[in-house]
Amino acid sequence: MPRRPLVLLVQLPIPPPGPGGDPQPIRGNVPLAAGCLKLLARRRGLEDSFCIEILPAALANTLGDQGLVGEILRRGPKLVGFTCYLWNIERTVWIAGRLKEARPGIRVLLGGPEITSDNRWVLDAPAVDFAVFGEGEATFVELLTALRGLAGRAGRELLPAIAGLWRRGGPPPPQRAPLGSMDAVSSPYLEGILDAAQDEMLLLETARGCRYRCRYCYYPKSYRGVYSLSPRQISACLGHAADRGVAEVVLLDPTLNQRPDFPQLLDLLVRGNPRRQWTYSAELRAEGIGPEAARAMRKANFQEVEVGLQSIDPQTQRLMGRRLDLAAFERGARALLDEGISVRVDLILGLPGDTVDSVRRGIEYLDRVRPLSELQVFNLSILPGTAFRRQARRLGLEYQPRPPYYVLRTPTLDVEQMYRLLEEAQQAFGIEFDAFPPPRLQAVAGPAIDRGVLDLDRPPAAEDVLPPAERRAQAFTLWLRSADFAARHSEAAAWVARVLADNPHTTLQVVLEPRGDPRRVTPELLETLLAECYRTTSYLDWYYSLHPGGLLGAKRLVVVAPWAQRRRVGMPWIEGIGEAAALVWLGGEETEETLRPWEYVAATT
Ligand code: B12
Ligand code: SF4
Repeated sequence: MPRRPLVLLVQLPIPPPGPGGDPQPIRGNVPLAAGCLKLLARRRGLEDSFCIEILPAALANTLGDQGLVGEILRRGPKLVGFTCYLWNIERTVWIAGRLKEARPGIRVLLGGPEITSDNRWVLDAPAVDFAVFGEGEATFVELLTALRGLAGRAGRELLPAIAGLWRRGGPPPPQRAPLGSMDAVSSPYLEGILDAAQDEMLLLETARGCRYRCRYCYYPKSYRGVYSLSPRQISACLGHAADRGVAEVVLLDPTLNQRPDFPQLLDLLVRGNPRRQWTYSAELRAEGIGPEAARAMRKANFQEVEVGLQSIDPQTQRLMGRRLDLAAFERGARALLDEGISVRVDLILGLPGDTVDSVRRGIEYLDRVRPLSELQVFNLSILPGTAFRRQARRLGLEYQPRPPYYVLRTPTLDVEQMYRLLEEAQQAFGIEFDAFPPPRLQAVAGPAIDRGVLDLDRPPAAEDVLPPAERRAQAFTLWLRSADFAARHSEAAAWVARVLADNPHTTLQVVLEPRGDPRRVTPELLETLLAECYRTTSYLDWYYSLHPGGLLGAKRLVVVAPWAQRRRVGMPWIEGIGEAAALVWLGGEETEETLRPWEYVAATT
């Protein structure tokens, strides 16, 4: 039998803010969308004609950019389908470009929330052949059916029009009608396409669409209404979670309590988890949660829920299409807390209409009702496909041209004010949102090599050149040693440039280990290296750019020195390093001495 053409589905993870982690660097990047696509294709008999594979998470989550390109090419796909979220789209487009360079015959198909007609920079990328708007399963199936009909004859132009399918050079596609029944795509776990034992977590969509239509949100997607998974199928998924020993069931529904049959759904969730083997997590609206629902949620084993407050200002609420009844909100939150369920409340910073004063009132309000909640503050993203994206110009919203598309100016707030408000919220609540992890110096074993150690004082020798670009991990440490860093600016900068040119989406930690006097690491050297690090940007650079925690992003400088040196180097040097880098004292013990926020101690490397 001739080999069936390979369709490879790939979902790249949220990049980690630092290297390493135990036992696996990244958890939670479950390719559920790919699983649903494969499931419907299987049910329509397309696996007789195509081999549909999902790139294993262990590889997708750890390999660097070139490693992924190599791994994809090695498998020899005819079509590569990527799931695109804002955290992986730039990297996906880069990888697609390299695939096409290496093998122009490969076809690239994109789907996911980044694929909308108003997100032109993605569709303009020359490597993209096809892109799917909105719900993907039926469009994917029709595309494969059409490709099967062409029996290997290449050419996008030969394909018939398919609803929801954009193709380069073609007219805008007709709109795709929603599936209407979620059972058709449920469940990739039950069919053995995904394994809930991996990460001990099962993702469960019991509904698509949202009856609210908040203007900043893409949850409602292209669905006009809401449709759901049958009770029988929900129970089957929970039975599977029990068999696979999961610790968490994540309900992905846009708003869990929007369904008219919410009490019945809770009943199913309780009955599905009789031994409280796992916790449930979900997003919902606190308004409308009464004591009975809260009790059922406790019985089911919800431990935390996320609810949106977003803004307490009525004018802002009107502009975002989301009204809030504060008294009902408090009643719902209290009902949950009375049952021991913690409530994480979201505030959005940068909403049109909000001012410094109204955001402060929101923070003060949550501080007043603090026992009620944990606070989480997000900068507003002007997401593709949302009403705010469409109305950005009219509303006077300026935003980053690349993900996460943070708003940078509204008619009533500028970026400096937003930055300060985030700082105020952190202070009021005594927490740092999205805190950056401490530097990690130990290597982690995995499918890719996560460090390269170089001695700048010697010409590169066999044992200390970088590992080949395609074997490097996404989260990579470049470890440089020298007795005279002050004289090694350009060599050090050249190595940084090389690592980032090879794999531009690396989460890069540059460790500088001075031999002898640590003060040979000078502020000028750090400045040179930072300039090199930020010559190009990737997702985490944009993501952390509005964070008040200092110079954070995808790249980080770390200076390591023996603990015994700390007393000798003097505070001015330590302060100077803190402007640009973290400082790790090796062999340091627990100490009374007060360390500055950028100083850490580590027993060994
Ligand atoms: C789970 C989830 C997360 C997880 C991450 C999971 C992971 N992979 O690591 C967590 C909780 C960590 C998370 C975080 C965030 N998230 Co989130 N998250 C979701 C959620 C709830 C589910 C995603 C999912 O699996 N859906 C189920 C699948 C089946 O649906 P789907 O992805 O849309 O796929 C369908 C189509 O898009 C299409 N399709 C998808 N892929 C492909 C591929 C091909 C080839 C084809 C043909 C079709 C196709 O077909 C699929 C089936 O119909 C969605 C909302 C939602 N309900 O979808 C938000 C969502 C993805 N998140 C969103 C956002 C904004 C965030 C945050 C940035 C929020 C914040 N401000 O911090 C953070 C990111 C943090 C960071 N550090 O960067 C946005 C993304 C918008 C965008 N343009 O990408 C969404 C859509 C919600 C929203 N607000 O509108 N998130
Ligand atoms: S923010 Fe929540 S309630 Fe509003 S549209 Fe999105 S999912 Fe629905």
